[in-house]
Amino acid sequence: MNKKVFITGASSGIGLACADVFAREGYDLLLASRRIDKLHAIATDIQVQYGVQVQVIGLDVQDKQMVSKVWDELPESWREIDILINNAGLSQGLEPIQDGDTDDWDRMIDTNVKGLLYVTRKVAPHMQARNGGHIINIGSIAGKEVYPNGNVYCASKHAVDALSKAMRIDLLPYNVKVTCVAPGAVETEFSIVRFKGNVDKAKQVYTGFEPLYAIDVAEAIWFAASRPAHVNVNDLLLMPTAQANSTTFSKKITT
Ligand code: NDP
Ligand code: 8X3
Repeated sequence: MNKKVFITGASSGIGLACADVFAREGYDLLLASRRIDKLHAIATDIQVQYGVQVQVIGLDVQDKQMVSKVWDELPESWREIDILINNAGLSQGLEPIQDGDTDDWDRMIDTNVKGLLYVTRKVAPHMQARNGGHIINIGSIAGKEVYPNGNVYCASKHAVDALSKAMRIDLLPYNVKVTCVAPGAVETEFSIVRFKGNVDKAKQVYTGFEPLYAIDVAEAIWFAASRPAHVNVNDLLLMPTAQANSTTFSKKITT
């Protein structure tokens, strides 16, 4: 029987790239996001290409009741997860604190922090019962430092960083690994979501340097997931070569 990975936020970007990499490595996939149509199309492609089992679930991780219901209704075999990748996340807006939209703040905290917690609360007891598993939380450079106007997004990713350390302590007696993977700038739908559909503004974020691509992060996640049983990667900070920290880039001006 194949091992199983549960990837939240699998309809796009890093989560989608993880689906491809883990299927390539022979894992069966439990894929979740709100855009279920995209997940069905992804599942079909992956099943054809890699011949693994793929189960998709429409899930808004912000919704505690939905997370609980959807998880509880899964067939028992799909709840025996070897690896959970807590990837679903987003940024909304880029404003100074005094001008921030409080609905944006709610969405970021509800998704990046509370959503990660709701999913973990359902999956972790099964790992505990089986005395093994691996939880990989997607943090960010924004969880290591703060940058102008990043306020609440940075706070949410600092929370992911702290929760990763806390989970590692609580789950230690049960042989459950916990890793935080923290990327710098990755060109995905992330900035389009942050700027609420403004594709031109989003494109500017990645102009003048080569950002990370989703596959780069997925391969780093696979590295952490594929270490021997006695090795845990606690923390993995991964940057584009042209990015030193949140605000320092080596950009080439193009005309
Ligand atoms: P994308 O916008 O491309 O992907 C985000 C994914 O999260 C989508 O699949 C989206 O699916 C899902 N998602 C968002 N909100 C919810 C929700 N409420 N419930 C379920 N799924 C949700 O961005 P990335 O791939 O870049 O982002 C993935 C993770 O990586 C995020 O946690 C992000 O913070 C983090 N990150 C990104 C960086 C970057 O520069 N891109 C750098 C560092 C970290 P759907 O809309 O279908 O629900
Ligand atoms: C996403 C990268 O630099 O916008 O986490 O915070 S950044």
